[in-house]
Amino acid sequence: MTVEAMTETDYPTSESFSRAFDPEVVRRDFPVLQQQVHGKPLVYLDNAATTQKPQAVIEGIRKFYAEDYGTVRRGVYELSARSTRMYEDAREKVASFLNAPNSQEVIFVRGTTEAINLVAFGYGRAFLKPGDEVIISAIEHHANIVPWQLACEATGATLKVIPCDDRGALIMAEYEKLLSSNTQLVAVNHVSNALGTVNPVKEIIDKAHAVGAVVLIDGAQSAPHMPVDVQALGCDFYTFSGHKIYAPTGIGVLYGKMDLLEKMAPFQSGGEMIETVTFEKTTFAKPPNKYEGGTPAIAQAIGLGYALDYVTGIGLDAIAAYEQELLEYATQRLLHDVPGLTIIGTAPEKAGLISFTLADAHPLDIGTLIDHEGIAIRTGHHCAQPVMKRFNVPATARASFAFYNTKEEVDKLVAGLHKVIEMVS
Ligand code: 7TS
Repeated sequence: MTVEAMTETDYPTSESFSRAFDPEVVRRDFPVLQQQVHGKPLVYLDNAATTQKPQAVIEGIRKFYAEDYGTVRRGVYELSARSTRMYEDAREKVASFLNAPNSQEVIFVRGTTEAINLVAFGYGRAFLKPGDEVIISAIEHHANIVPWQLACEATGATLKVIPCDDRGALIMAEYEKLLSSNTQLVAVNHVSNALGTVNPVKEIIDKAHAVGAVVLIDGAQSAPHMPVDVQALGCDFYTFSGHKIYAPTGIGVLYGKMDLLEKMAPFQSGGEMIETVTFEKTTFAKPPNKYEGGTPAIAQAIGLGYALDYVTGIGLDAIAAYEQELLEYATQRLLHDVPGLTIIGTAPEKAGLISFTLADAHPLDIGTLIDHEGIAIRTGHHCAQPVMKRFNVPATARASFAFYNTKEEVDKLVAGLHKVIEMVS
């Protein structure tokens, strides 16, 4: 069924989206992509920052607000019962998307930042002590640096960093040297947002487990772009953000193993996360409610469910394969056809994003000038200042792909960069 054919009474299902993958066809599902910017067709290449929304997500949320909206968990009335069912259905969809053994191990949060903070607080601050060590990597987003820094400062634990080589690949021999019986926790991203490096997370997890450490994988840049199976990985925690996977802002996921979620301290306290409250003592609800204090982002969670239906309808394998093809094409074109362009991040395993500098042009100027060609790319430090320092650049320009991007758009990026070169020289 096409989105256009969907009737008022249909809610989108993953079956609605099952079809052979064709970027030109899926593009039509994204209303925002159909516009011109500065008189040119929009070329949206900032998907690592946030992704556009398919009609099925927009329509699913509209319909929910128009017909079924009520609070969750609390009401005995029909709208509340429906909303609760839909909210919990979304949790089931996330569990099956990640192949989590139990949907109660899926916590809805605001996004990756909140998910990591939840673990840094509930696990880090609750259990770390002086002499303990937390390991992160040199290629993390600030969201997977600062919460650990603060948790270490608060507890007297020490933060260690896995270095990367000149391609932006983690140096695994150095990681092994950092691991010891003092290591309590390892937190690394699956894919670096600044370099595109895909980390060998299975190996990282296995080695951490061998010394008894728990492992958090920041999946903000992996969940939208490749199949993820938390049981196969064996990670203790996995996080991702809805808005980077075609869902609304304000919703994200923390997957955690039940025994850890049960023993961790609650992050935000208040309504709905309790079992009993007296002025003397409060006992807490079981996960996931224990970590979902207050009225949650109901429509956003339901929207996330639709987004996951949408991507699983296309197939994460198909998405990953196509985005690799785009990455290879774009890498070749940028390297061979744009004079003065240097790619920052050349690890052997990369996801679909390219950070680059262009001769003497400041990245901010590249971004601003290329916007006049209707092309949206991100420029700056990408919330990864230590990466910029490691590669000795103040900032980069970054083109990041989604399955709705095309080789023709890559050609437009190349042409746009030629114009930038003309203008700055
Ligand atoms: N971790 C990684 C690897 C990320 O790429 C991001 C966001 C986050 C954590 C934080 O996610 P949030 O949804 O809580 O903000 N990365 C980017 C980016 O590359 N450009 O804008 C946001």
